[in-house]
Amino acid sequence: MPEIGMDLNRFILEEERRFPDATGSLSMALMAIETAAKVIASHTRMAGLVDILGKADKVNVQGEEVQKLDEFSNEALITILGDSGQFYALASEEEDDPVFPEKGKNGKYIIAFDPLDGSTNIEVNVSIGTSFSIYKKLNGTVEDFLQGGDKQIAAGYVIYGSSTVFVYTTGSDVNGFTLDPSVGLFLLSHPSIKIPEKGKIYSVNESNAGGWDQKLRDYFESLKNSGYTSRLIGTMIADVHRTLLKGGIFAYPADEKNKNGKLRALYEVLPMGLLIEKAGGMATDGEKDILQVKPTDIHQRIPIFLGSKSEIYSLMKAL
Ligand code: AFP
Repeated sequence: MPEIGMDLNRFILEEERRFPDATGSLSMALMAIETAAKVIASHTRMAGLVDILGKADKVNVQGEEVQKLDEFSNEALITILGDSGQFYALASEEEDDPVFPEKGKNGKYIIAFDPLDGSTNIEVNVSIGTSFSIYKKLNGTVEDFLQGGDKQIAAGYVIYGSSTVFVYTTGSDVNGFTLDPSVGLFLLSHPSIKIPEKGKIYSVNESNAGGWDQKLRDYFESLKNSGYTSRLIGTMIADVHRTLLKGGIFAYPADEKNKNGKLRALYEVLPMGLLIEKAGGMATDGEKDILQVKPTDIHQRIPIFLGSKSEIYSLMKAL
């Protein structure tokens, strides 16, 4: 078991040593994400100030043009991941089509990300995040992003909350690192995360319940009647982070209006599914294991139910 407080870079390199054939490319890819996360985290801390300055004259204290945080995060990721040379292609929630970075021509990997999840929570100072999912480059076309959740090489998220936490898996354990802003290092704070077998919280936007299937309404009613409490942050990454640590269920189901739910398969649902399953939980679209889902489009939406085994088993029985 790695020691608490280990720096993320050292952790990544020690993981790499376990694979004698590793070229170091995945390690460099992960370190590039880490760098982007630090840049976004430090900018996030300035959100109120940047907005004030932005409204005044659109120029910040460094004399640079002020950008909205989500645009800033998107550009930071595209620049830093593109320059790392490890990624042949990048797919972002903010871009209609994948970006093929000039320096990534020999990149072994492709990456999909949501640069800033929960952007409507920014101005009310509630947790926001970045999610990512890495695949091997195959033919170098957009199809490479549609390999399916079980082909993910690594997945993770960064939550910018009361502290900044970087959680990721390369397919074995799930580990979490908290940013120590005084030294600018992510330090191991949540080694080998295991989701509780059963929780006490359900997390779903109940204002959509009128458009749910009756069986689903009954399921959430049954949770209420058996002592569950409700929590909804409205930033998927924050709701999943809590579910990972405390157990229970998080869902964004389909409803009458949103036939495929709201969340995006490639860079929201599938990476969260991998993390939850590798931590010992379960994730489904209501019919099958979420990792069996092969998106047909990079921005496709799918329903998601994820969490502790106990809640997902009882959900599957109820549906
Ligand atoms: P924003 O980025 O527009 O705030 O959306 C956040 C999000 O995609 C996801 O993080 C939440 O779980 C979900 O939307 C909340 O959606 P509802 O407001 O429909 O519940």
